[in-house]
Amino acid sequence: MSTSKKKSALSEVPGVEGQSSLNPNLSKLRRQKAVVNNDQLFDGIRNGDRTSLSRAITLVESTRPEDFMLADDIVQRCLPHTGNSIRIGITGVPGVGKSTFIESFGLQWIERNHKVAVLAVDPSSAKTGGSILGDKTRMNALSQNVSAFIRPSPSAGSLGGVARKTRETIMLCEAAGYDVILVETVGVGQSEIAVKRMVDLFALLLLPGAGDELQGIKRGIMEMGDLILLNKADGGQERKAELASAEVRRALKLYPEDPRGWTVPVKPISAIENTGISDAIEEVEKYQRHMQIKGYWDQTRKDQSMWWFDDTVGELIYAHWMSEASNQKKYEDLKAAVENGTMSPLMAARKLLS
Ligand SMILES: Nc1nc2c(ncn2[C@@H]2O[C@H](COP(=O)(O)OP(=O)(O)O)[C@@H](O)[C@H]2O)c(=O)[nH]1
Ligand SMILES: [Mg+2]
Repeated sequence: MSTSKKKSALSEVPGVEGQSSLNPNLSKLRRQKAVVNNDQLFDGIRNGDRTSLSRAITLVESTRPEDFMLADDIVQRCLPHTGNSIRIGITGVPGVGKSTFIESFGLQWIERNHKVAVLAVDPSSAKTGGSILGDKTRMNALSQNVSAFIRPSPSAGSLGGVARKTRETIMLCEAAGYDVILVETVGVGQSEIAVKRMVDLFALLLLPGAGDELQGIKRGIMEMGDLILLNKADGGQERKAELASAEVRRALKLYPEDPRGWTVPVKPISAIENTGISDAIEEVEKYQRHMQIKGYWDQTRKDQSMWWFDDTVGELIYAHWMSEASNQKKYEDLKAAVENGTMSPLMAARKLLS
């Protein structure tokens, strides 16, 4: 009896289902969490206390309804202290060197007196329990730096849920004084679109195997890049990377022009040898100046907020409606009718709401 009780308490904590043996301190942590109130949490965040920040993020990531109000409250308190940062999305196929790049890129921002938060959107981690940021070995120096904060992807929920939590986490990090936010994503499709909607600039990492890499990466993702970096331009691959850069620039010319008047820089870099990284930072700063002067910087953020509002409204209305047992039943029945072909999806959906 007591075992099953313990198990159910644990299963309420996102990301630790079935991992009770890995974290014997969990119930202790949870007890500590309960005694910290939002006043203390908020003060802690504003003073740059990492434990407070981590706890607030855990609250935001929680799927327990009793945490929702606390989570909303802490985000609301932080809201006036958000926005003062550069939010950068980083994508590319697995193995391209995102984590290695984030290590050298992040450290160089810190050298320039910035504070760097690294977050991730990785819907696959919900299935595997792992995370693209799991490999902290690639971010060894960064993870030990006092000016860096690294948080793996929330491992519970749909892509939409994971992304929404990451967006709120960005705000908490900003309130804690982090002014460069790096959001890593997996580079295989949907999560890029979600990340694009929460960042100011989207950096795409490619490999210098001219031509090949263009096939590996979806065209839509190429079009999303505000900055394209050809990684691993080292160990004799430098020339190849130059040629690949030229190739990518040519490919980009075939796309419609950016209405914001931005020409996407394409640069060879080596994340391991730390070459081209400060160049990349300068491109980011140039981009920021360009967008601010043209008025796109603030406008894009406003558009993004409105988009997340609409998206969340849709999700919440759906969840609210489904929480009614009779609606759930009706939904299942109509879904069965669609599945066996006796009703069209459109008609079934209309019937559901009639
Ligand atoms: N030669 C070379 N190897 C790199 C570079 N950046 C990353 N790698 C290697 O590529 C592999 C994948 O790197 P990782 O950062 O984990 O890629 P991710 O999956 O995109 O996060 C590792 O073995 C890295 O050491 C680079 O600039 N040059
Ligand atoms: Mg990685």
